[in-house]
Amino acid sequence: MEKREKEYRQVLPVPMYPQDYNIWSVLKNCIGKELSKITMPVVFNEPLSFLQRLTEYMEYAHLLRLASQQPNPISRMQYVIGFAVSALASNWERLGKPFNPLLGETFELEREEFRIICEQVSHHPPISAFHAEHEDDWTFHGSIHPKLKYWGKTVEIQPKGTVTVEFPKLNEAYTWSNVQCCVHNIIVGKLWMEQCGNMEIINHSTGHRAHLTFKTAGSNNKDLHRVEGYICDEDKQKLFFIYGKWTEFIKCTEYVNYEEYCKECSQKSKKEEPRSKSPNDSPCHASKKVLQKLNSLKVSPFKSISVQGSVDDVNLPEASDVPRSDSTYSMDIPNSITIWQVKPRPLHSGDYYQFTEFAMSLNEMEQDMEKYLCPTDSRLRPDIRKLEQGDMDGAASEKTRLEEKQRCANKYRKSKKEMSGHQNGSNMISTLSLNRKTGFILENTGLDNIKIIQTFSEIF
Ligand code: CLR
Repeated sequence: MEKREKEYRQVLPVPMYPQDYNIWSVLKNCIGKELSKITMPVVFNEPLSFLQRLTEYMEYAHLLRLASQQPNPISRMQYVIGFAVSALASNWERLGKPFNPLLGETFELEREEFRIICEQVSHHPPISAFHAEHEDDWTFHGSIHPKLKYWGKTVEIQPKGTVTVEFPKLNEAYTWSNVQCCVHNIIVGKLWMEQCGNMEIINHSTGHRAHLTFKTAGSNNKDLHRVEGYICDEDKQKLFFIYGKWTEFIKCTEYVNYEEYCKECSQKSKKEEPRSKSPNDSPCHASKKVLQKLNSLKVSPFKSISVQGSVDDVNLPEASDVPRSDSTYSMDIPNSITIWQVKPRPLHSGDYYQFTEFAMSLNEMEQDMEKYLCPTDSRLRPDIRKLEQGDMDGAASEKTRLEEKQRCANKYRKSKKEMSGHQNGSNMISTLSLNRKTGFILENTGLDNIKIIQTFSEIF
């Protein structure tokens, strides 16, 4: 019998509450501070926990299966690159703040291409750990400690932590760290975000590496969302050129094709337009190296190539210091293959926190789920559920209640830790006893008096 694909919800129960609050009014007192300790009003939130947001890394998990099926390490690396970049695509235009997970909160999800379990393993600093896998094809695991720093006009987010992909059948492991993310226009204008910095993906078994640069928007925003780099072997020999945008696609071509292409472009332009504008004025998206090569010729290498319509065209903020689309020009090097292409956002994404279709489904209570979900699962958080249903006041009061409850639990744990001396002091329930059947934490107060402190799983 043909297996019918399971259908998930396409929208949230209600559209989002219009957000015309000024984030500056909250942040003006926080310059230079680590933001994880600041409680933010719920109007800045999106109805997902950070654990669910992390799960969005998995949207294009099929790329890991494809990688695991490739016979050679370079094609495997190409798909791993595709996966690493695609993992960031859902961040485009997503400026709501996910809820901070409570200590011990979990989130699990099973889909055709993967299953994943995430857990908040530390509250201060906030650290989320995850493990995902698909049959015996691959595993993907790691932990993320997002460090938010506020610098006046921008918020800088460093997702600290390393992630690892393993192909057990091939005995191969790849690692990388995610690039930093900047949210601009905190004081005035419309918020916008970019991912920038370098990402190095290492195949620890063969020594192949991918060096990727996530570019800053740059002058005229010509490099908005651009990612460029190469794959090299253990001798640092460049084999493949990688290019694209983290919001749209990733392509690759043999490095020689890229060099050839650059040469041809410059010769062509030399013949046709010997006195063109300087590369800095023209909407050209070549890498620095290419620009250096072309600098003497003073031409734009990509004049003739245009791409119609791109995600950058729509919904761009209007303030003057905000990115403008660069989509009329795009690199397209002959003999390239597309490793990854983004799925378009659903029609009414703008009314639903700019969620992707995948994000829309993450907080859904699927059939019979209440029977098997862990009681610590993000889907059971009342504050997130209330925000999702458009009940702002309810969400705000639940959020406050949970934060107080967590503070209380922390205090209690701390005092227990101090009382019990050093013995296993760091383990959250080690000084207490846990009844695994009932999930109750029991405290023996001496005097044969056993007190129920908190149910093990009752964090919401
Ligand atoms: C980006 C991709 C990284 C993991 C990661 C960590 C923290 C996330 C960030 C991602 C995206 C942006 C983010 C951030 C936490 C808060 C911030 C959701 C997913 C939002 C946009 C903050 C909005 C409010 C500020 C303007 C105060 O691999």
